[in-house]
Amino acid sequence: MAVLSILEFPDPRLRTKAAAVDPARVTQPEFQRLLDDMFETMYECPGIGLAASQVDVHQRFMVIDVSEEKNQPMVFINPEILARDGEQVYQEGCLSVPGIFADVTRANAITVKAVGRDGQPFELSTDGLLAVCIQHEMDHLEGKLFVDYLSPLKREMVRKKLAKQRRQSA
Ligand code: GNR
Ligand code: NI
Repeated sequence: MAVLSILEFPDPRLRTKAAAVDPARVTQPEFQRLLDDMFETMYECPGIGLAASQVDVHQRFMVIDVSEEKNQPMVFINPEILARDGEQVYQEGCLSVPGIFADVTRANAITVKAVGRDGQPFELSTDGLLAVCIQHEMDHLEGKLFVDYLSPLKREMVRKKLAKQRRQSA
């Protein structure tokens, strides 16, 4: 297992649109190892989700664990949202935009279809934090970040704040 390094805003690689995963690859050891490494990276941070795009793997999958006990790992490969309902506002953060938090409005409830780590398709209807996290991770796969929902002025302030944080920790 290995902790992978996470790309940070405004790295242009975070803007890459991820390509579909060949479902036949899912059960191969190489892909399973990548999933394990992504969980290890996410738990170490700690975070509640991690999209492959954030570790410079531009394929459509993500790992999530929103449980308190960190014992409910979930894998979504080639995810698609089949239905959405209502709205919720949640104060989001992102491992690729460290130290920045902002309110984002998203669907309250979603039904998502994906392939699991066993290679089998499944459907899940959920709401609340898990629904927020799934939508946040699916944005990463499209090259989109939560700061894109802010005004251009606020996004520029975020970029400057991160640049300053990096200068001070260098
Ligand atoms: O760890 C994370 N917390 C979080 C909090 C509110 C809304 C979304 C998230 S996802 C984030 C991890 C991450 O950046 N995933 O891409
Ligand atoms: Ni994120």
